[in-house]
Amino acid sequence: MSNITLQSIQSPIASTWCPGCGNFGIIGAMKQAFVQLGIPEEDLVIIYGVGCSGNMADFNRVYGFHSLHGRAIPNAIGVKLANHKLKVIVIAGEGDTYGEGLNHLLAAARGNHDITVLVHNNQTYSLTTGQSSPTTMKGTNTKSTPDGLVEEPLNPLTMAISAHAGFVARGYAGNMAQLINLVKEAIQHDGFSLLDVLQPCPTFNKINTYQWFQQRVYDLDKKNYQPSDKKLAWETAQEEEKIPTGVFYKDISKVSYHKHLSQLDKKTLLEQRSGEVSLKKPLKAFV
Ligand SMILES: Cc1ncc(C[n+]2csc(CCOP(=O)(O)OP(=O)(O)O)c2C)c(N)n1
Ligand code: SF4
Repeated sequence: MSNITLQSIQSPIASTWCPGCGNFGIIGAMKQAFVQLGIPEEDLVIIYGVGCSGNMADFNRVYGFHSLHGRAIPNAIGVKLANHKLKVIVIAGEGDTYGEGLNHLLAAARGNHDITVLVHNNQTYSLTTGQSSPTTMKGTNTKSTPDGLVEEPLNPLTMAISAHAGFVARGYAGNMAQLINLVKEAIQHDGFSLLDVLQPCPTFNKINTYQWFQQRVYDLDKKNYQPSDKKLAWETAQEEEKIPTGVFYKDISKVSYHKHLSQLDKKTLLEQRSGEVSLKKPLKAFV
């Protein structure tokens, strides 16, 4: 097989996303990152959550698995442990990752599992047509909170830092050039990486629009920022008036989970088991 190209990754299924959806910026940046990194087709697996974001499963022609809402991360960890030579990426919404699947995110960060979790953070449950999510701003009127949201929003970045994530970054779907580099850096990081991407949803989120973000986002790189400083990362992740984007925290000294397993030293689990496993029986029910 050969390296992923913009043509090879294009599936025959046309996107169902609404015009102007921030998911277009994310998928575009992601594809560019794969091509620029020169990833062989057989080395990449994408695990999708359930949401508008997860619908990307149909639009990419790569190895992948469309999992359950909230359960993309444990599936990704399973794939990585079965064949740790693969690049494993999770594509899911913030409802999926910071809501129903939050325990898995924290476990993946604590264990330093070598997967990249790319969160389409549109501050709303979009596929289910506009309920509040864990990052919806306090006071927002949504279908599920007609009198205004009572809860405070979660801060995914401080949460990941406190769970010992070794790579924590934030991108913006309206800044492709930066997002391509962030996706590349997250994939190249040896260990767990969280890339939270601010993603306008013009259909159900009328507050956090491109215009709203445009007035607030700024690039950390322009501030001569040091991502190795955990205390600085913690403080920067709490800025609210302006919204920093870039790599907040990076620790290259951490050892990935699978590298602690001596039984995986020489061969992947799949190589050790090849020939013994037959999927015929379990698949029989589906064919
Ligand atoms: C186990 C399970 N719980 C809940 C749902 C219903 N559900 C489907 S998508 C979704 C929310 C999607 O929001 P998000 O994860 O933020 O993704 P987005 O659609 O915004 O990309 C919910 C609650 C489901 N399909 N399965
Ligand atoms: S509902 Fe929102 S997130 Fe879903 S496709 Fe439309 S614009 Fe995108």
